[in-house]
Amino acid sequence: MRIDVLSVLPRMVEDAFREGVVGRAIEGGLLELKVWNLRDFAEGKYQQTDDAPFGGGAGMVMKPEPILKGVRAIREDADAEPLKVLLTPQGRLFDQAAAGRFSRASRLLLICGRYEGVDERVSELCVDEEVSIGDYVLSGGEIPAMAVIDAVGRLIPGVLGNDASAAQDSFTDGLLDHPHYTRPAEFEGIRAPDVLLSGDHEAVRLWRRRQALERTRERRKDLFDRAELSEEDLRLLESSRD
Ligand code: 6GU
Repeated sequence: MRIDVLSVLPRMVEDAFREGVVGRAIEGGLLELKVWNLRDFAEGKYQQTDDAPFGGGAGMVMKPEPILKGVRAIREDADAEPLKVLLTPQGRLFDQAAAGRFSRASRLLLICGRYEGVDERVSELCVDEEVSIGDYVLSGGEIPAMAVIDAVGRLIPGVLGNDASAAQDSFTDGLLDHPHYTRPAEFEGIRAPDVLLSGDHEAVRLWRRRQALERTRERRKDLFDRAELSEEDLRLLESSRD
């Protein structure tokens, strides 16, 4: 898979993937990441990428020309047409389903917004989707782009050492993950649950499933209400009310 990023802070994104799971995927040739400097597509003595908003108001707006030029250059840099995504707090929420969808595209282009916003004509002319990573304000789309690259990168076949890991991740089935424990069995007076040390794989599976269900119901009612629960899930929840 290939991911291109268009940003005024290209080093920020490049440096983030020098190590870790995605860094190794890049080294191993499973993912090609190319980060482009938006300023290289801006004209004039000052190579301005932003300007004052029409209608007045605080802050600056990203100009459309440099972004359009950048997107055109990036499209022409490889054969496949990229899925073009603008990172903006006004976008639809990026979730595991979107990560899965993006990972099945052969090419992804992430456009990082900055300042107070991006000229709306960019969305009209060269963006397929707008996404946000959550309901809080960040200074720009670079950190959201990194989050998208990480979430998408780990879904590329072969990137995780163990292909079962991705399937077992939280959210893959719409629920939060169960609690995890490792050695020592007792730490600071707190024991790991006996069932996890019992060697009874079926009992472990049921305990984990019940924990995931209870946690999700308690912490993320929104996910819980949307989750498709099996007969077994309903039984586990029933027994947990005692
Ligand atoms: Cl995509 N951009 C910015 N600037 N802030 C955000 C965001 C994106 N997602 C959540 N907050």
